[in-house]
Amino acid sequence: MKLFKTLALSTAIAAVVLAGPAFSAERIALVVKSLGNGFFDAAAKGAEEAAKEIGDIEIIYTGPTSATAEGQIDIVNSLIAQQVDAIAISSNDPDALVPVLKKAMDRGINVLSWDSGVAQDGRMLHLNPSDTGLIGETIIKLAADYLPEGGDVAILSASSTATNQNAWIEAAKQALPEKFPNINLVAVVYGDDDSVKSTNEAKGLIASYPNLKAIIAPTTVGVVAAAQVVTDMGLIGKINVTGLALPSEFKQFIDNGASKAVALWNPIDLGYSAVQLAHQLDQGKKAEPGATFTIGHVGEVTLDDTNSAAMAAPFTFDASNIEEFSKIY
Ligand code: RAM
Repeated sequence: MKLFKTLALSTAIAAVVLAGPAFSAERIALVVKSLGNGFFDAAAKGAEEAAKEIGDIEIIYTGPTSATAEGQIDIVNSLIAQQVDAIAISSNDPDALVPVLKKAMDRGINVLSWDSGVAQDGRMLHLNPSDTGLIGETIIKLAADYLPEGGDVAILSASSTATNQNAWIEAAKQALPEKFPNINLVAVVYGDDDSVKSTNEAKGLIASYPNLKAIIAPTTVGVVAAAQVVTDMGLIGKINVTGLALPSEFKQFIDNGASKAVALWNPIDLGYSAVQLAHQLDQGKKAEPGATFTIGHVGEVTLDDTNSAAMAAPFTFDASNIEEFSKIY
């Protein structure tokens, strides 16, 4: 399959392929921040869907056990040694991965980031789940909607170097003074997308800020940990937990009232799109500003002047719809 497609491209490229192992499947590595995270498992499901739809693609779903750049660097080095065709990474750090990803590109591997980006030098393109400014504003609005009189809120994030969360928090801070003047952001703490650390950080916030009215966790791991702490400490109705949550993991906290509402996008579509994009790079499509990529049933995206694109707007889940979405992701 791959051989036929490549032959159609040009004789020069075909000659290179003929010299290599013929008829092997195209191998696309989906490198995630850490394994054991339901959000990334859902994305991997989408990656497999895309592979099946395109045909003759092997997905290598991999990531470190904890969300660190060091762990991802080791993994990328091993993928370079395995000579995969493409690496699609959700990065734990915008800069630390750049040298090893450059090495991958030098060896002919196509590299893109998705979900959590790497700096431009380290990838050919980046796929955001949604507009960064919109996500930043949404996470504050989710808290503000239930605080008509305003009050103290705190953010429980993922790792302190995570590109995506840091960009959303920056956007949230920018939206605060003008759009949410009575919301007082008292602290930003980091749970590293680790349940135990996130639990401890949530407890620390509650101990340090007695007037805390909401914990905003823009991470599917942190938001579950915070809602569990609020539930266990008998604080339902006093502290509203919100942020970005996977409906299948979070439904119980909408049901018990620890949270009024959360938001997210479709992680299955995100993984699906990352593989569709990687495949097109593998077929020789150039990533350049203004280039439009079709991404199967998801539609199409156009690259901006930093070779980044964004998918749909975040979607809000509350008591009216979380049951339905919890069955999907
Ligand atoms: C966690 C990860 C991921 C982020 C989601 C919302 O699963 O940090 O990168 O996009 O939360």
